Amino acid sequence: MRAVAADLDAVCRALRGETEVALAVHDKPDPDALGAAAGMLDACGQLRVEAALHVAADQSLPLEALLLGGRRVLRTDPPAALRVYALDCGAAPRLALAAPPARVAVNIDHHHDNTGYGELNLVRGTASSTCEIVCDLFAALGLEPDIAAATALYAGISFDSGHFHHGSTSAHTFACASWLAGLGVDVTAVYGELYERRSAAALRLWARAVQGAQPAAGGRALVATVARADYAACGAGEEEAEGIVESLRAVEGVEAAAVVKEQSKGARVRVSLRSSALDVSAIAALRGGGGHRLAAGFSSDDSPEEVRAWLSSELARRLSTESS
Ligand SMILES: [Mn+2]
Repeated sequence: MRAVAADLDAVCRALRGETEVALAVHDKPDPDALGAAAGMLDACGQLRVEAALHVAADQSLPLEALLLGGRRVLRTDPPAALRVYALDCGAAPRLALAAPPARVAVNIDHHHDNTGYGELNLVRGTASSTCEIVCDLFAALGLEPDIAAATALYAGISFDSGHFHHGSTSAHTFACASWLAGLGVDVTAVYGELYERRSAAALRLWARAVQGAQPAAGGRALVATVARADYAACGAGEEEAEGIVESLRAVEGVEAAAVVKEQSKGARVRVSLRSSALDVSAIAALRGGGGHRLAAGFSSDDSPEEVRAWLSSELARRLSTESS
């Protein structure tokens, strides 16, 4: 049997010593964050540790019934006395809470630029997902997730790995998925929930964004803008612009893509960046954002057109200095 890594072992020992903990996830949580939370809530339950996921009132939780059905979710910040376990979050200010906690006891994440803000840090920059790390935690604890938690963990791995095609997908990713499938996860149903629920309005928005996408760096990059008028014209919600950037990145000859999405509240625009090799997290970092090398994002109060122009020149500059 393989020895348990020191950081994983430290988190196991910490968890076994808890009586009550608060879980927190990144802002605008995705299925990986919520799947990891479902897994941790189940593990805590099996260890007789009181636990709840804390999220600010304004946060929406995607696929909440599938991922968190029946779990304890509190729409308040954790009391200061509770030890906080942060999941899938690269930096403490990005937690989906009204205010970042004064201290974070345990930080479990896979973002390569994680700031190591926990008292204990279980960070695997090469893992496909935080759910994959939570699977390792279950194994190290000698526990198995119940079927609902297994389903949520599988959904998180599928989501963050782009259904097993991103570069972070490893043999270990498949081993975790295989383990979860063996516990009875309905993989066809999860796929349907994650990838086959797009509305006709979202498809119209996708078509409009693709139609208006502008080449940069001589066609090696594509940059699209989704303005508030586009949402209105298509009858689509702002969350329905997810995934457009992946379609642009997958075009033959395109090495990097960006979508600039105008917002009705908060920052004026949110930008999603994807690439096949270029480090787009470095571009996001220039504007106070972050993410992964090949999938990153940032927010800005500049106009969509200003941000698009900046991205086009930045992508052109970086792609021209990359060896092609
Ligand atoms: Mn993740």
